[in-house]
Amino acid sequence: MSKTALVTGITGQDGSYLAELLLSKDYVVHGVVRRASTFNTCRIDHLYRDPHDPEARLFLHYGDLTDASRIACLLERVKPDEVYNLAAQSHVRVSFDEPEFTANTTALGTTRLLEAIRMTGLPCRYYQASSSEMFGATPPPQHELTPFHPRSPYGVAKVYAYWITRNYREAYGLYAVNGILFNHESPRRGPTFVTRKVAAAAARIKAGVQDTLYLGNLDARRDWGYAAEYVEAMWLMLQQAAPDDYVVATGTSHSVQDFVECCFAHVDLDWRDHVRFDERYLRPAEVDDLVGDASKAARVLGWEPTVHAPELARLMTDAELEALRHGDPGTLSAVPAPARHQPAPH
Ligand code: NAP
Ligand code: F7E
Repeated sequence: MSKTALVTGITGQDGSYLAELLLSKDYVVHGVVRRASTFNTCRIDHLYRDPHDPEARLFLHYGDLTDASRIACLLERVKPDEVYNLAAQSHVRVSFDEPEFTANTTALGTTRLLEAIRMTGLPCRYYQASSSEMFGATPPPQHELTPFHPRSPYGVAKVYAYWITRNYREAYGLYAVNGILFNHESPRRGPTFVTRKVAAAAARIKAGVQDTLYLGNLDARRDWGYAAEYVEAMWLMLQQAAPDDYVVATGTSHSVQDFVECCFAHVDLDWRDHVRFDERYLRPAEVDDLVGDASKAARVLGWEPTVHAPELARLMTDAELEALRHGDPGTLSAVPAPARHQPAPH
C-alpha cells in the first residue's frame, strides 16, 4: 500500500524537491496551492499529470494557511499518513515589512494545521519546517539544545511554530517533529534570497545583460547546504519509531562575500568590479553567524550532506548560465530582470 502525504508550500523550493522525493518513493502526494492571478506552480509543473490519468499520483488543492476551515476540510478529504508543513512567508527581510502577515501564516498557520489534525483525530505524522533563524544571535555552533534568540519577525514566528509543534506532541501525543534546517539553496531558490540573487547576477553579467549587483551586508556568515539533500532528512524524521527534533546542516560556514567570490570566479569575473553596496538590503537586526551541528541527524537518521557552499555556488551559477542559454527560465522560476519593479527592497 502506498502512503499518502499532504504537503503545504508544495510550490516553493523545498516543496518541489520533497514532492519529487515522495513520488519516487511511491507516495500519493497532495499539495496545497495558493490561488494567485498568475500561475505559481512552475517548480512542480514537470511532476504534474492530468488527474484523469489513472497513473496520476500528484494532486493539487487550493488552500491557504490563514483559512482554518479549508485546512480541516482538506485533511478530512485526503486522510494523509504524513503531513509536511512547509508553507510560510519565508523571507526574513520581508518579515520586517509584513510582521503581522508573517505571524499569521508562519506562526498561527502552524497552529491551524495542528489543531485541524487534532480535531479530525487522524493518526498522521507531522513535520514542521523549523529554521536556524530561531537561533539568531546565539553564537555557533548551534544544535538541538542551543537557546533561541530570534532577530526578525520571521524568526520569532518560527520559534512560536516550533513550540506549538512540541506542545501538540507533549499534550496530545501527536507524532510531530521539528526539522531545524539551516539555509539550503538550489537553482529553484526564490530569486530574492542572496545565493540565487548572486548566482543569477554573475551569470547575467557574464552574458552581458547586467552590469552591477547591489547587495547589503557581505559579512554575515551562513551554513549553506543543498535543498535537494535536505528534503531527504525531512522524510527520514517521519520514519522513526518516536518523534523528535533534529538540526540539519553542513557544519561549515561561509560569508556572503565568500559566496559572491565563488560565483563570480566560476565565470572568470572579479566580483569587486561589479558588486556595489545598497543599504536598502540591510536588515533592522541581523543574524551574524550560523553554523549547525547536525551530529544527531547523522547518528539517528543516518543523514549526512555531501554538497557544501563552494560547490553549491558553482552549480547554481551553472544553472543560471544554462537558463540564459536557452532563454527559458523553466523550473528556475525566472531569472529576475534588473528592471523589474519590486514593491519593497529584499
Ligand atoms: P519558499 O520557496 O518561500 O516556499 C514557501 C511556500 O509557502 C510557497 O509554496 C508559498 O506559496 C507557500 N505559502 C506562503 N504563504 C502561504 C499561505 N499563507 N498559505 C499557504 N501557502 C503559503 O520556502 P522554502 O525555501 O521552500 O522553505 C520551505 C519551508 O522551510 C518554509 O517554511 C521556510 O520558512 C522553511 N525554511 C527554509 C529554509 C531555507 O533555507 N530554504 C531554512 C529553514 C526553514 P507561493 O508559491 O504561492 O508563494
Ligand atoms: O540572506 C545577507 C542578509 O535572504 C542571507 C530563509 O530561507 O534562511 C533564509 O534566510 C544573508 C543575510 O537568507 C543581501 O543580510 C546581503 O545575512 O538569503 P537570505 P536568510 O535571511 O539567512 C533561513 C534559514 C530561513 O529559514 C529563511 O526562510 O545575506 N544579504 N545582501 C542579503 N540577503 C538578501 N536576501 N539580499 C541581498 O541583497
